[in-house]
Amino acid sequence: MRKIKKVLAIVLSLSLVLGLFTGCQSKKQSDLKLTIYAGLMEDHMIKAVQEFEKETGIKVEAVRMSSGEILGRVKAEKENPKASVWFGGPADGFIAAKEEGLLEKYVSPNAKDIPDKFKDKDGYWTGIYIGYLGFSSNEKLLKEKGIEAPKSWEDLLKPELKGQVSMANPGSSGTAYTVLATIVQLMGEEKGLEYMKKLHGQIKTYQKSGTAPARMAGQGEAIVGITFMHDAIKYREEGMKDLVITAPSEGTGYEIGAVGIIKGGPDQEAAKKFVDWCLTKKAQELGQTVGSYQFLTNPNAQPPKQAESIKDTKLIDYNLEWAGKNRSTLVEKWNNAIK
Ligand code: S7P
Repeated sequence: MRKIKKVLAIVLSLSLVLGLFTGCQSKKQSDLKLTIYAGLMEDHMIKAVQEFEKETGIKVEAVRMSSGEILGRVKAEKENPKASVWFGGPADGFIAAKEEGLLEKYVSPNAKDIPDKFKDKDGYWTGIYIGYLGFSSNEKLLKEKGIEAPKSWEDLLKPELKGQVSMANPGSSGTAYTVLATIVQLMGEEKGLEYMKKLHGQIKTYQKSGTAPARMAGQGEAIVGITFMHDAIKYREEGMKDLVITAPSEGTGYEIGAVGIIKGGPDQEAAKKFVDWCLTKKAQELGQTVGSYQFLTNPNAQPPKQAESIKDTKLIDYNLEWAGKNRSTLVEKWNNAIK
């Protein structure tokens, strides 16, 4: 009897210790919090935050901004960073940030699943999705003008489209910077900037964010928007039935949407957990549940069926490193060219 009591006492104290230990562990995890600057669409950001919080118990605050804004904010906060993760938006911005020493190196254990072509060789950012640039046009307005949807970069310069093309500002927008870097890579710097100057004559307005031009075309506020094509697919699905999507025959540029850790940010442990999570099949498949139809970098993740129609788009051999390293110089040259 005394022996049984002794065994019971040991079992009881062991389970107490274990209970305390696991209690501490989960408390620790739920005590973590995280601030994120997000460069992808707001509904995608909200969905990702909700799921991450649910899975990990980590509290997240997230702010949506365009890529150029995030870069500017992270630079301005360099001495006292307020956020720890940059989530989404084209990798060009991450490369520019890496060059300025604004990112923390982190090779997630889950990065082994992501092909090398979609991640930084030094571990400062990792790709989570891929998007192709193209044209989103309003079919009704095209018909009224008696023209077809643009099928080349040159088509955007047609007199019928004067004042009817919308794009974002390459200084603020990651999408529009991808447009600028694509044109310069396709045509060379001199001819490319000449082209951007001619295109300037066709522009209705420069938007802050790169998703806006597709929405403008969908709402009939412009005939053509230059955007990532998956954004037009989303808007069409949401009811903008007049949208038609075309891609330039000369070839088009593309983004690798990325995630990375901000150097010196306050919640580095939670930031690493977020990056690990972003690379999983489950996290990557979340976007399509809220209409984000990019291709995915994790080969085990199921790409959205909605992106099927654009998968054979002719791409240029987009030089991402060059685009990222030359971001501020090229934006300045573009500003001078369109003055
Ligand atoms: O989430 C959709 C998406 O197209 O938004 C990003 C896009 O570049 C908009 O950001 P900007 O305002 O900086 O242009 C893309 O990364 C993403 O695929």
